[in-house]
Amino acid sequence: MDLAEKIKQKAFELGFHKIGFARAEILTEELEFLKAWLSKGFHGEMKWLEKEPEKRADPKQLFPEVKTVICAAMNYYTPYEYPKQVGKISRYAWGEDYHEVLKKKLHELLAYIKTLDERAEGKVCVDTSPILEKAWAVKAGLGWIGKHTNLITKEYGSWVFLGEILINLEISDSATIETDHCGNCRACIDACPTNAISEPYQLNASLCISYATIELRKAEIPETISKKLEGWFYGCDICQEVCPWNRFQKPTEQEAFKPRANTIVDLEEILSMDEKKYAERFRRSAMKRAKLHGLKRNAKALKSNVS
Ligand code: B12
Ligand code: SF4
Ligand code: SF4
Repeated sequence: MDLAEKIKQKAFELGFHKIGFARAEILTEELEFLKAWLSKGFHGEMKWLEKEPEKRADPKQLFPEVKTVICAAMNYYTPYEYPKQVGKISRYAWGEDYHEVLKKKLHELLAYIKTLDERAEGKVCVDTSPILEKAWAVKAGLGWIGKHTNLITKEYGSWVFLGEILINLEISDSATIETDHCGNCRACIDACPTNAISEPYQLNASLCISYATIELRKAEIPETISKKLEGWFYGCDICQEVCPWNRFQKPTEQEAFKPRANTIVDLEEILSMDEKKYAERFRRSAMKRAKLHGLKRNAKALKSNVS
């Protein structure tokens, strides 16, 4: 078995569902797309995305010795309904914080690679590193970017988290780049309540409910979005729920992503919650990103829609 096969086998043992390898080169076309996207202001108030776009497109600026980007995807779909119609939380935040889950497993994978080749050195990335994760996943053959701008895999739909190891070894396999299977479909574009998908493959994040309920640091959600939340309290899954490729969703066997009782929220409870209770309740949950004042703001916006 060659190095790539051994790494793949170990990744599957660790619970990853897809894994692939991409040569670490500058993402030239994607850099142009990113710059154009930023110049339109589609990133809204996520000023951190403006910082050094060149760095985002060049993995060497993050890890100078990198030769290969190992891309991994983990299915997080669990076969449960949203427990509430008002106060919905997106699937990705139902279980334990995926950053911790994926990072731990990628570090284990890196440790294993070091046992195969003692020269191996790497850097683990999950979400927060300045790297274009979806673009790398495409290059590594994991799937394609759908018109809703999420990565879709043929086997698990778009319900996958992404993570990478930048590694100083040349590793490749025979995988090919997946072609775009969106075809004439535009279900996600038509279903988006805020018209955030401004054109196919292009998200105006400043209109996206996910952005407004998670990333926006303002005291109020702009009315253009707050009136159209459709019950979403944290994140939004509408464009993925309507995607025909998510008919191929499969329940994950990862216990960590099963819904935790403490992520089913009552709006009144959130509004009266103090910092201590919040810290206990959302410990190891991805929902900590919006902070308590963000959750209270979201609860207020939803309440004002029904009153
Ligand atoms: C910022 C961010 C957001 C922003 C903006 C999302 C976006 N579409 O850009 C907001 C807050 C809105 C967001 C929302 C969500 N996010 Co988010 N987010 C990120 C983050 C941190 C950076 C993404 C980024 O760089 N965006 C900037 C735009 C310009 O880049 P892009 O869409 O990736 O496009 C690049 C390439 O795809 C390519 N490209 C795309 N189209 C085209 C077309 C042409 C012609 C060319 C040449 C190139 C090209 O070029 C672009 C780069 O320049 C990534 C993690 C990471 N480090 O990558 C997670 C990430 C994308 N998010 C993730 C998730 C799960 C979500 C949500 C589903 C959460 C939820 N349920 O609420 C939603 C989905 C909303 C949606 N419809 O996209 C996952 C996606 C997993 C997947 N299967 O794709 C990621 C990868 C995190 C992870 N590690 O798993 N997110
Ligand atoms: S996550 Fe929701 S608001 Fe954002 S693009 Fe998808 S459907 Fe629209
Ligand atoms: S809903 Fe249709 S257009 Fe949108 S990502 Fe899925 S297949 Fe592509």
